[in-house]
Amino acid sequence: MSAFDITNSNQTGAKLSDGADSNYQVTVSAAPPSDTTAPTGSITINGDLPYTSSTSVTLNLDATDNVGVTGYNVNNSGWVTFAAITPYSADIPWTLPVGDGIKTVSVQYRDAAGNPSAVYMDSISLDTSGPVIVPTVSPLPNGAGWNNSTPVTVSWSVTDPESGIVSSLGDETTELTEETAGITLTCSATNGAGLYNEVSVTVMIDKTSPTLTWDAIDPTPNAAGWNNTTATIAFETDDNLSGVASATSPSPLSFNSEAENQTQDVTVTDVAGNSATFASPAVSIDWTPPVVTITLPDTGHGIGVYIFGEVVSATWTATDNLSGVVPPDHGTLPINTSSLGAQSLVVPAALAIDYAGNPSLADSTTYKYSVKYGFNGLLPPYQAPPRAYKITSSIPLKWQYTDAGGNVVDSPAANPSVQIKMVSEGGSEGDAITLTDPGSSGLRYDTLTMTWQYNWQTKGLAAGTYNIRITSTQTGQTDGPFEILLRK
Ligand SMILES: [Ca+2]
Ligand SMILES: [Ca+2]
Ligand SMILES: [Ca+2]
Ligand SMILES: [Ca+2]
Repeated sequence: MSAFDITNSNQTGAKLSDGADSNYQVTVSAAPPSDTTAPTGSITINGDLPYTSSTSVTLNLDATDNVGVTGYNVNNSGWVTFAAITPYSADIPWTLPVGDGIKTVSVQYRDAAGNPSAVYMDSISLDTSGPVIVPTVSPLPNGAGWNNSTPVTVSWSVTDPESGIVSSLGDETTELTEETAGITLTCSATNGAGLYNEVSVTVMIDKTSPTLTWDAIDPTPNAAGWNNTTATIAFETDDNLSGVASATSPSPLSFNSEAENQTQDVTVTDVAGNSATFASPAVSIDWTPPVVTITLPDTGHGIGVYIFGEVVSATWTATDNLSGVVPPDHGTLPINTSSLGAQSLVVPAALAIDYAGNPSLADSTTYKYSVKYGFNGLLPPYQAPPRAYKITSSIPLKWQYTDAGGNVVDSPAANPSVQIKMVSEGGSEGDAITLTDPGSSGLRYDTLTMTWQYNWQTKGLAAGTYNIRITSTQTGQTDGPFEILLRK
Protein backbone atom coordinates (compact mmCIF):
# COMPACT_ATOMS: atom_id res chain seq x y z
CA MET A 1 0.00 0.00 0.00
CA SER A 2 1.17 3.52 -0.70
CA ALA A 3 1.04 6.43 1.79
CA PHE A 4 -1.81 8.91 1.38
CA ASP A 5 -2.51 12.47 2.61
CA ILE A 6 -5.66 13.97 4.09
CA THR A 7 -6.11 17.69 3.74
CA ASN A 8 -8.86 20.12 5.02
CA SER A 9 -10.15 21.61 1.86
CA ASN A 10 -11.91 24.54 3.51
CA GLN A 11 -8.78 25.58 5.37
CA THR A 12 -10.54 25.76 8.80
CA GLY A 13 -7.85 23.91 10.63
CA ALA A 14 -10.24 21.28 11.80
CA LYS A 15 -8.89 17.90 12.53
CA LEU A 16 -10.32 14.54 11.54
CA SER A 17 -10.62 13.85 15.25
CA ASP A 18 -12.59 17.02 15.83
CA GLY A 19 -15.69 15.52 14.55
CA ALA A 20 -16.50 18.89 13.13
CA ASP A 21 -18.57 19.07 10.06
CA SER A 22 -15.92 19.59 7.43
CA ASN A 23 -15.15 18.52 3.84
CA TYR A 24 -12.17 16.33 3.33
CA GLN A 25 -10.52 15.23 0.14
CA VAL A 26 -8.58 12.10 0.05
CA THR A 27 -6.04 11.71 -2.78
CA VAL A 28 -4.57 8.34 -3.25
CA SER A 29 -1.65 7.97 -5.69
CA ALA A 30 -0.13 4.64 -6.51
CA ALA A 31 1.83 2.91 -9.48
CA PRO A 32 -0.65 1.21 -11.94
CA PRO A 33 -0.85 -2.52 -11.78
CA SER A 34 1.58 -4.15 -14.23
CA ASP A 35 -0.02 -5.76 -17.60
CA THR A 36 1.33 -9.13 -18.45
CA THR A 37 -1.46 -10.38 -20.72
CA ALA A 38 -0.67 -10.45 -24.43
CA PRO A 39 -3.23 -9.62 -27.09
CA THR A 40 -4.95 -12.32 -29.07
CA GLY A 41 -6.04 -11.97 -32.66
CA SER A 42 -6.54 -13.38 -36.09
CA ILE A 43 -5.89 -12.73 -39.81
CA THR A 44 -7.78 -13.67 -42.93
CA ILE A 45 -6.93 -12.85 -46.50
CA ASN A 46 -9.74 -11.59 -48.71
CA GLY A 47 -12.35 -12.68 -46.28
CA ASP A 48 -10.83 -16.13 -46.15
CA LEU A 49 -11.46 -16.93 -49.82
CA PRO A 50 -9.37 -19.84 -51.04
CA TYR A 51 -8.21 -18.21 -54.29
CA THR A 52 -7.32 -14.86 -55.65
CA SER A 53 -6.43 -13.80 -59.15
CA SER A 54 -4.60 -10.68 -58.05
CA THR A 55 -1.54 -10.03 -55.97
CA SER A 56 -3.43 -7.11 -54.43
CA VAL A 57 -5.36 -8.51 -51.48
CA THR A 58 -7.05 -7.27 -48.35
CA LEU A 59 -5.88 -8.47 -44.98
CA ASN A 60 -8.64 -8.66 -42.40
CA LEU A 61 -6.95 -8.01 -39.04
CA ASP A 62 -8.71 -8.56 -35.71
CA ALA A 63 -7.20 -8.45 -32.23
CA THR A 64 -8.20 -7.83 -28.63
CA ASP A 65 -6.35 -7.20 -25.44
CA ASN A 66 -7.13 -6.82 -21.80
CA VAL A 67 -5.75 -3.30 -21.97
CA GLY A 68 -5.54 -2.33 -25.60
CA VAL A 69 -4.00 -3.30 -28.85
CA THR A 70 -1.38 -0.83 -29.98
CA GLY A 71 0.19 -2.34 -33.11
CA TYR A 72 0.62 -5.09 -35.64
CA ASN A 73 3.46 -6.44 -37.69
CA VAL A 74 2.64 -8.17 -41.00
CA ASN A 75 5.17 -10.62 -42.32
CA ASN A 76 7.81 -9.07 -40.07
CA SER A 77 7.74 -6.06 -42.34
CA GLY A 78 7.73 -3.64 -39.39
CA TRP A 79 5.39 -2.55 -36.62
CA VAL A 80 2.45 -0.34 -37.39
CA THR A 81 1.35 1.42 -34.24
CA PHE A 82 -1.77 3.25 -33.18
CA ALA A 83 -3.56 4.42 -30.05
CA ALA A 84 -4.53 1.57 -27.84
CA ILE A 85 -7.84 0.10 -28.81
CA THR A 86 -9.76 -2.97 -27.96
CA PRO A 87 -11.10 -4.60 -29.89
CA TYR A 88 -8.93 -3.73 -32.87
CA SER A 89 -10.22 -4.51 -36.35
CA ALA A 90 -8.96 -3.29 -39.70
CA ASP A 91 -8.82 -4.19 -43.38
CA ILE A 92 -5.53 -3.25 -44.89
CA PRO A 93 -4.29 -3.56 -48.43
CA TRP A 94 -1.48 -5.97 -49.03
CA THR A 95 0.50 -7.08 -52.05
CA LEU A 96 1.39 -10.70 -52.45
CA PRO A 97 4.62 -11.72 -54.15
CA VAL A 98 4.20 -12.61 -57.80
CA GLY A 99 3.97 -16.20 -58.97
CA ASP A 100 0.98 -18.45 -58.87
CA GLY A 101 0.68 -20.76 -55.90
CA ILE A 102 -0.03 -20.78 -52.17
CA LYS A 103 0.73 -17.48 -50.48
CA THR A 104 0.90 -17.26 -46.68
CA VAL A 105 0.70 -14.00 -44.71
CA SER A 106 1.51 -13.79 -40.97
CA VAL A 107 0.66 -11.13 -38.42
CA GLN A 108 1.60 -10.41 -34.84
CA TYR A 109 -0.08 -7.90 -32.49
CA ARG A 110 1.14 -6.18 -29.32
CA ASP A 111 -0.27 -4.15 -26.49
CA ALA A 112 0.93 -1.02 -24.78
CA ALA A 113 2.99 -3.04 -22.39
CA GLY A 114 4.77 -4.51 -25.36
CA ASN A 115 3.32 -7.94 -24.94
CA PRO A 116 3.48 -9.68 -28.34
CA SER A 117 0.71 -11.89 -29.46
CA ALA A 118 1.19 -15.25 -31.03
CA VAL A 119 1.86 -15.25 -34.74
CA TYR A 120 -1.32 -15.72 -36.71
CA MET A 121 -1.27 -16.87 -40.35
CA ASP A 122 -3.59 -17.27 -43.29
CA SER A 123 -2.97 -18.59 -46.76
CA ILE A 124 -4.56 -17.95 -50.13
CA SER A 125 -3.86 -19.50 -53.51
CA LEU A 126 -2.84 -17.03 -56.20
CA ASP A 127 -4.07 -17.95 -59.72
CA THR A 128 -3.55 -15.37 -62.39
CA SER A 129 -4.32 -17.65 -65.36
CA GLY A 130 -7.85 -18.16 -66.56
CA PRO A 131 -9.51 -21.45 -67.31
CA VAL A 132 -7.88 -23.56 -70.01
CA ILE A 133 -10.51 -24.28 -72.66
CA VAL A 134 -9.56 -26.58 -75.54
CA PRO A 135 -12.01 -27.60 -78.22
CA THR A 136 -11.67 -30.87 -80.08
CA VAL A 137 -13.14 -31.10 -83.57
CA SER A 138 -13.49 -34.64 -84.85
CA PRO A 139 -12.63 -35.45 -87.52
CA LEU A 140 -10.04 -32.72 -87.79
CA PRO A 141 -10.63 -30.11 -90.48
CA ASN A 142 -8.12 -29.84 -93.29
CA GLY A 143 -5.41 -27.23 -93.44
CA ALA A 144 -7.85 -24.72 -94.84
CA GLY A 145 -10.23 -25.26 -91.94
CA TRP A 146 -12.86 -27.29 -93.75
CA ASN A 147 -14.52 -30.60 -93.00
CA ASN A 148 -15.99 -32.56 -95.86
CA SER A 149 -17.91 -35.26 -94.04
CA THR A 150 -20.44 -35.49 -91.28
CA PRO A 151 -21.02 -35.83 -88.46
CA VAL A 152 -18.47 -33.41 -87.10
CA THR A 153 -18.24 -33.63 -83.33
CA VAL A 154 -17.09 -30.72 -81.22
CA SER A 155 -16.16 -31.49 -77.63
CA TRP A 156 -14.42 -29.42 -75.00
CA SER A 157 -11.80 -29.79 -72.36
CA VAL A 158 -12.28 -27.19 -69.62
CA THR A 159 -9.73 -27.23 -66.81
CA ASP A 160 -7.85 -25.01 -64.47
CA PRO A 161 -4.92 -26.67 -62.79
CA GLU A 162 -4.47 -23.88 -60.23
CA SER A 163 -7.94 -23.07 -59.01
CA GLY A 164 -10.34 -25.41 -60.70
CA ILE A 165 -13.49 -24.62 -62.64
CA VAL A 166 -16.37 -23.02 -60.83
CA SER A 167 -18.78 -22.67 -63.68
CA SER A 168 -18.87 -23.25 -67.42
CA LEU A 169 -21.24 -22.73 -70.32
CA GLY A 170 -21.30 -24.33 -73.76
CA ASP A 171 -19.05 -27.18 -72.84
CA GLU A 172 -21.47 -29.85 -74.01
CA THR A 173 -20.53 -32.00 -76.98
CA THR A 174 -22.16 -30.87 -80.21
CA GLU A 175 -22.70 -33.00 -83.29
CA LEU A 176 -23.00 -31.15 -86.61
CA THR A 177 -24.58 -32.94 -89.55
CA GLU A 178 -25.33 -30.22 -92.08
CA GLU A 179 -23.17 -28.31 -94.49
CA THR A 180 -22.34 -24.87 -93.26
CA ALA A 181 -20.27 -21.93 -94.38
CA GLY A 182 -19.30 -21.54 -90.76
CA ILE A 183 -20.97 -22.16 -87.43
CA THR A 184 -19.28 -20.83 -84.32
CA LEU A 185 -19.48 -22.66 -81.02
CA THR A 186 -18.35 -20.92 -77.84
CA CYS A 187 -17.44 -22.36 -74.49
CA SER A 188 -16.87 -20.15 -71.45
CA ALA A 189 -15.76 -20.90 -67.92
CA THR A 190 -14.84 -19.18 -64.67
CA ASN A 191 -12.17 -20.55 -62.38
CA GLY A 192 -11.87 -20.58 -58.63
CA ALA A 193 -9.99 -17.32 -58.72
CA GLY A 194 -12.85 -15.68 -60.61
CA LEU A 195 -11.06 -15.46 -63.88
CA TYR A 196 -13.25 -15.83 -66.94
CA ASN A 197 -12.23 -17.26 -70.28
CA GLU A 198 -14.06 -18.13 -73.44
CA VAL A 199 -12.94 -19.93 -76.54
CA SER A 200 -14.78 -20.21 -79.83
CA VAL A 201 -14.32 -22.67 -82.63
CA THR A 202 -15.80 -22.23 -86.08
CA VAL A 203 -16.71 -25.37 -87.99
CA MET A 204 -17.07 -25.21 -91.79
CA ILE A 205 -18.57 -28.22 -93.55
CA ASP A 206 -18.71 -28.68 -97.31
CA LYS A 207 -19.64 -32.13 -98.58
CA THR A 208 -20.56 -31.13 -102.12
CA SER A 209 -18.17 -31.50 -105.03
CA PRO A 210 -17.46 -28.56 -107.30
CA THR A 211 -19.29 -28.17 -110.60
CA LEU A 212 -17.97 -27.58 -114.10
CA THR A 213 -19.72 -26.06 -117.06
CA TRP A 214 -18.41 -26.60 -120.57
CA ASP A 215 -18.45 -23.88 -123.18
CA ALA A 216 -18.92 -24.68 -126.83
CA ILE A 217 -16.16 -26.18 -128.91
CA ASP A 218 -14.17 -23.41 -130.55
CA PRO A 219 -14.19 -23.18 -133.48
CA THR A 220 -17.65 -24.59 -133.93
CA PRO A 221 -17.61 -28.03 -135.58
CA ASN A 222 -19.15 -28.26 -138.99
CA ALA A 223 -22.54 -29.80 -139.63
CA ALA A 224 -20.97 -33.23 -139.80
CA GLY A 225 -19.47 -32.72 -136.37
CA TRP A 226 -15.87 -32.28 -137.44
CA ASN A 227 -13.18 -29.69 -136.94
CA ASN A 228 -10.27 -29.41 -139.30
CA THR A 229 -8.00 -27.32 -137.07
CA THR A 230 -6.91 -27.47 -133.48
CA ALA A 231 -9.79 -26.67 -131.18
CA THR A 232 -10.36 -25.50 -127.66
CA ILE A 233 -13.09 -25.85 -125.08
CA ALA A 234 -13.29 -23.35 -122.29
CA PHE A 235 -14.97 -24.20 -119.04
CA GLU A 236 -16.05 -22.57 -115.81
CA THR A 237 -15.88 -24.13 -112.40
CA ASP A 238 -17.93 -23.29 -109.36
CA ASP A 239 -18.49 -24.51 -105.86
CA ASN A 240 -21.32 -24.27 -103.41
CA LEU A 241 -19.40 -23.38 -100.27
CA SER A 242 -15.70 -23.63 -99.83
CA GLY A 243 -14.77 -22.51 -103.32
CA VAL A 244 -12.75 -24.09 -106.06
CA ALA A 245 -9.21 -24.88 -105.01
CA SER A 246 -7.79 -26.41 -108.14
CA ALA A 247 -8.47 -27.97 -111.50
CA THR A 248 -6.19 -30.46 -113.21
CA SER A 249 -6.17 -28.38 -116.38
CA PRO A 250 -6.52 -24.69 -116.96
CA SER A 251 -9.29 -23.40 -119.15
CA PRO A 252 -9.49 -23.73 -122.08
CA LEU A 253 -8.59 -27.28 -122.91
CA SER A 254 -6.62 -27.63 -126.11
CA PHE A 255 -7.15 -30.38 -128.62
CA ASN A 256 -4.06 -30.54 -130.76
CA SER A 257 -4.20 -33.87 -132.51
CA GLU A 258 -6.33 -35.66 -135.00
CA ALA A 259 -8.79 -38.18 -133.69
CA GLU A 260 -12.47 -38.84 -133.66
CA ASN A 261 -14.50 -38.28 -130.53
CA GLN A 262 -11.57 -37.37 -128.36
CA THR A 263 -12.24 -36.16 -124.84
CA GLN A 264 -10.21 -34.86 -121.96
CA ASP A 265 -10.94 -35.14 -118.27
CA VAL A 266 -10.78 -32.30 -115.81
CA THR A 267 -10.82 -33.00 -112.11
CA VAL A 268 -11.93 -30.11 -109.96
CA THR A 269 -11.28 -29.99 -106.22
CA ASP A 270 -12.81 -27.61 -103.73
CA VAL A 271 -11.10 -26.11 -100.72
CA ALA A 272 -12.74 -28.71 -98.52
CA GLY A 273 -11.17 -31.50 -100.55
CA ASN A 274 -14.23 -32.67 -102.46
CA SER A 275 -13.43 -33.44 -106.06
CA ALA A 276 -15.23 -34.47 -109.19
CA THR A 277 -14.04 -35.44 -112.64
CA PHE A 278 -15.71 -34.14 -115.75
CA ALA A 279 -15.24 -35.50 -119.26
CA SER A 280 -15.20 -32.86 -121.94
CA PRO A 281 -17.54 -32.93 -124.92
CA ALA A 282 -16.14 -35.10 -127.68
CA VAL A 283 -14.06 -33.33 -130.29
CA SER A 284 -13.43 -34.81 -133.70
CA ILE A 285 -10.48 -33.35 -135.53
CA ASP A 286 -9.32 -34.25 -139.04
CA TRP A 287 -7.02 -31.89 -140.83
CA THR A 288 -5.61 -34.32 -143.35
CA PRO A 289 -7.00 -33.96 -146.85
CA PRO A 290 -8.31 -36.97 -148.72
CA VAL A 291 -5.77 -38.71 -150.89
CA VAL A 292 -6.69 -38.90 -154.55
CA THR A 293 -5.34 -41.78 -156.57
CA ILE A 294 -5.35 -41.56 -160.35
CA THR A 295 -5.57 -44.48 -162.71
CA LEU A 296 -4.42 -43.76 -166.25
CA PRO A 297 -6.18 -45.92 -168.82
CA ASP A 298 -4.66 -47.96 -171.58
CA THR A 299 -6.40 -47.00 -174.81
CA GLY A 300 -4.34 -49.35 -176.87
CA HIS A 301 -0.92 -47.75 -176.77
CA GLY A 302 0.10 -48.72 -173.29
CA ILE A 303 -0.80 -47.16 -169.97
CA GLY A 304 -0.33 -43.43 -170.07
CA VAL A 305 0.25 -43.15 -173.79
CA TYR A 306 -2.34 -41.31 -175.84
CA ILE A 307 -2.75 -40.01 -179.33
CA PHE A 308 -2.77 -36.32 -180.07
CA GLY A 309 -6.33 -35.09 -179.71
CA GLU A 310 -7.59 -38.33 -178.22
CA VAL A 311 -10.59 -37.96 -175.97
CA VAL A 312 -9.68 -39.90 -172.88
CA SER A 313 -10.22 -39.64 -169.15
CA ALA A 314 -8.38 -40.89 -166.14
CA THR A 315 -10.30 -42.31 -163.20
CA TRP A 316 -9.75 -41.06 -159.69
CA THR A 317 -10.59 -42.52 -156.35
CA ALA A 318 -10.23 -40.84 -152.98
CA THR A 319 -9.58 -42.25 -149.54
CA ASP A 320 -9.42 -40.45 -146.24
CA ASN A 321 -7.65 -40.99 -142.96
CA LEU A 322 -10.45 -40.17 -140.57
CA SER A 323 -13.67 -38.47 -141.38
CA GLY A 324 -14.17 -40.10 -144.75
CA VAL A 325 -14.77 -38.81 -148.21
CA VAL A 326 -17.97 -36.98 -148.90
CA PRO A 327 -19.51 -38.73 -151.95
CA PRO A 328 -18.56 -38.99 -154.66
CA ASP A 329 -15.29 -40.63 -153.77
CA HIS A 330 -14.43 -41.44 -157.36
CA GLY A 331 -14.86 -40.03 -160.82
CA THR A 332 -13.18 -39.24 -164.07
CA LEU A 333 -10.73 -36.59 -165.01
CA PRO A 334 -10.14 -35.53 -168.62
CA ILE A 335 -6.62 -36.08 -169.90
CA ASN A 336 -5.34 -33.21 -171.94
CA THR A 337 -4.03 -34.57 -175.25
CA SER A 338 -3.71 -31.23 -176.99
CA SER A 339 0.02 -31.05 -176.41
CA LEU A 340 2.57 -33.51 -177.64
CA GLY A 341 5.29 -35.25 -175.72
CA ALA A 342 5.75 -35.83 -172.01
CA GLN A 343 2.91 -34.46 -169.93
CA SER A 344 1.76 -34.45 -166.33
CA LEU A 345 -1.83 -34.88 -165.45
CA VAL A 346 -3.21 -31.81 -163.76
CA VAL A 347 -5.19 -32.99 -160.78
CA PRO A 348 -7.12 -29.99 -159.52
CA ALA A 349 -7.54 -29.20 -155.85
CA ALA A 350 -10.76 -30.19 -154.14
CA LEU A 351 -11.43 -33.08 -156.45
CA ALA A 352 -12.54 -34.80 -153.28
CA ILE A 353 -13.42 -33.37 -149.87
CA ASP A 354 -13.61 -35.09 -146.53
CA TYR A 355 -16.32 -34.69 -143.92
CA ALA A 356 -14.10 -32.32 -142.00
CA GLY A 357 -14.05 -30.01 -145.00
CA ASN A 358 -10.49 -30.68 -146.09
CA PRO A 359 -10.19 -30.52 -149.88
CA SER A 360 -7.85 -32.84 -151.66
CA LEU A 361 -4.65 -31.27 -152.88
CA ALA A 362 -3.80 -30.22 -156.37
CA ASP A 363 -1.17 -32.33 -158.08
CA SER A 364 0.51 -31.67 -161.38
CA THR A 365 3.64 -33.73 -161.02
CA THR A 366 2.79 -37.25 -159.94
CA TYR A 367 0.96 -38.72 -162.89
CA LYS A 368 2.99 -38.70 -166.08
CA TYR A 369 1.68 -39.54 -169.50
CA SER A 370 2.75 -38.88 -173.03
CA VAL A 371 0.94 -37.75 -176.11
CA LYS A 372 2.15 -38.97 -179.44
CA TYR A 373 1.12 -38.57 -183.00
CA GLY A 374 -1.09 -40.95 -184.79
CA PHE A 375 0.70 -42.74 -187.59
CA ASN A 376 -0.95 -44.17 -190.67
CA GLY A 377 1.95 -46.15 -191.91
CA LEU A 378 4.36 -45.43 -194.72
CA LEU A 379 2.75 -43.78 -197.68
CA PRO A 380 3.01 -44.92 -201.26
CA PRO A 381 5.10 -45.62 -203.18
CA TYR A 382 6.16 -47.86 -200.27
CA GLN A 383 4.62 -51.25 -200.35
CA ALA A 384 5.06 -54.01 -197.90
CA PRO A 385 6.35 -57.41 -199.05
CA PRO A 386 5.89 -59.36 -201.22
CA ARG A 387 6.70 -56.25 -203.25
CA ALA A 388 10.51 -56.26 -203.64
CA TYR A 389 12.68 -53.31 -204.43
CA LYS A 390 15.70 -53.71 -206.66
CA ILE A 391 18.90 -52.82 -204.96
CA THR A 392 20.49 -49.61 -206.26
CA SER A 393 17.13 -47.96 -206.46
CA SER A 394 16.36 -45.07 -204.20
CA ILE A 395 13.21 -45.74 -202.23
CA PRO A 396 11.18 -42.72 -201.11
CA LEU A 397 9.95 -43.28 -197.54
CA LYS A 398 7.07 -40.91 -196.85
CA TRP A 399 4.83 -40.51 -193.86
CA GLN A 400 2.52 -38.14 -192.11
CA TYR A 401 1.60 -37.68 -188.53
CA THR A 402 -2.06 -37.56 -187.57
CA ASP A 403 -4.31 -36.87 -184.70
CA ALA A 404 -6.38 -39.50 -182.93
CA GLY A 405 -9.03 -39.25 -185.64
CA GLY A 406 -6.51 -40.03 -188.37
CA ASN A 407 -6.45 -36.49 -189.65
CA VAL A 408 -3.08 -35.33 -190.84
CA VAL A 409 -1.61 -32.67 -188.61
CA ASP A 410 1.16 -30.22 -189.18
CA SER A 411 4.26 -31.72 -187.61
CA PRO A 412 7.27 -29.53 -188.30
CA ALA A 413 8.48 -30.10 -184.73
CA ALA A 414 8.32 -33.88 -184.93
CA ASN A 415 12.05 -34.03 -185.65
CA PRO A 416 11.93 -37.63 -186.83
CA SER A 417 14.73 -39.99 -187.65
CA VAL A 418 14.79 -43.21 -189.64
CA GLN A 419 16.34 -46.46 -188.47
CA ILE A 420 16.65 -49.57 -190.63
CA LYS A 421 17.80 -52.99 -189.51
CA MET A 422 18.31 -56.13 -191.56
CA VAL A 423 16.31 -59.15 -190.55
CA SER A 424 18.05 -62.54 -190.70
CA GLU A 425 16.37 -65.57 -192.13
CA GLY A 426 15.84 -66.78 -188.59
CA GLY A 427 13.86 -63.58 -187.92
CA SER A 428 16.34 -61.78 -185.68
CA GLU A 429 17.35 -58.20 -186.31
CA GLY A 430 20.88 -57.06 -186.86
CA ASP A 431 22.40 -53.74 -185.95
CA ALA A 432 21.06 -50.60 -187.47
CA ILE A 433 22.61 -50.03 -190.86
CA THR A 434 24.19 -46.85 -192.06
CA LEU A 435 21.75 -44.93 -194.16
CA THR A 436 22.71 -42.93 -197.16
CA ASP A 437 20.54 -40.74 -199.22
CA PRO A 438 21.16 -39.44 -202.69
CA GLY A 439 22.57 -35.94 -202.77
CA SER A 440 22.42 -35.89 -199.00
CA SER A 441 18.90 -34.71 -199.41
CA GLY A 442 18.16 -35.85 -195.86
CA LEU A 443 14.80 -35.70 -194.20
CA ARG A 444 12.49 -33.21 -195.71
CA TYR A 445 9.19 -31.87 -194.49
CA ASP A 446 6.69 -30.52 -196.94
CA THR A 447 4.59 -27.96 -195.20
CA LEU A 448 1.92 -27.96 -197.84
CA THR A 449 1.15 -31.64 -197.64
CA MET A 450 2.41 -31.98 -194.06
CA THR A 451 4.44 -34.94 -195.27
CA TRP A 452 7.86 -36.15 -194.18
CA GLN A 453 10.12 -37.81 -196.77
CA TYR A 454 13.40 -39.64 -196.72
CA ASN A 455 14.91 -41.09 -199.93
CA TRP A 456 16.71 -44.25 -198.95
CA GLN A 457 19.70 -45.14 -201.12
CA THR A 458 19.91 -48.96 -201.23
CA LYS A 459 23.01 -49.24 -203.38
CA GLY A 460 25.48 -51.73 -201.96
CA LEU A 461 23.11 -53.33 -199.53
CA ALA A 462 22.52 -57.03 -199.33
CA ALA A 463 19.32 -58.52 -200.57
CA GLY A 464 16.84 -59.49 -197.93
CA THR A 465 14.25 -58.20 -195.53
CA TYR A 466 14.71 -54.98 -193.61
CA ASN A 467 12.70 -53.37 -190.81
CA ILE A 468 12.10 -49.67 -191.01
CA ARG A 469 11.37 -47.66 -187.87
CA ILE A 470 10.69 -43.94 -187.59
CA THR A 471 11.28 -42.19 -184.28
CA SER A 472 10.09 -38.74 -183.37
CA THR A 473 12.44 -36.90 -181.09
CA GLN A 474 9.55 -34.61 -180.16
CA THR A 475 7.31 -37.31 -178.78
CA GLY A 476 9.74 -40.17 -178.37
CA GLN A 477 7.41 -42.39 -180.35
CA THR A 478 8.79 -45.02 -182.66
CA ASP A 479 6.54 -46.19 -185.42
CA GLY A 480 7.20 -49.40 -187.22
CA PRO A 481 8.65 -51.79 -187.97
CA PHE A 482 7.62 -51.62 -191.58
CA GLU A 483 9.06 -54.50 -193.55
CA ILE A 484 10.65 -53.90 -196.88
CA LEU A 485 12.19 -56.46 -199.22
CA LEU A 486 15.31 -55.75 -201.30
CA ARG A 487 16.32 -57.90 -204.20
CA LYS A 488 19.25 -58.12 -206.58
CA1 LIG B 1 -2.57 -7.03 -22.73
CA1 LIG C 1 -5.67 -20.91 -63.38
CA1 LIG D 1 -18.11 -27.80 -102.35
CA1 LIG E 1 -9.20 -36.41 -143.55
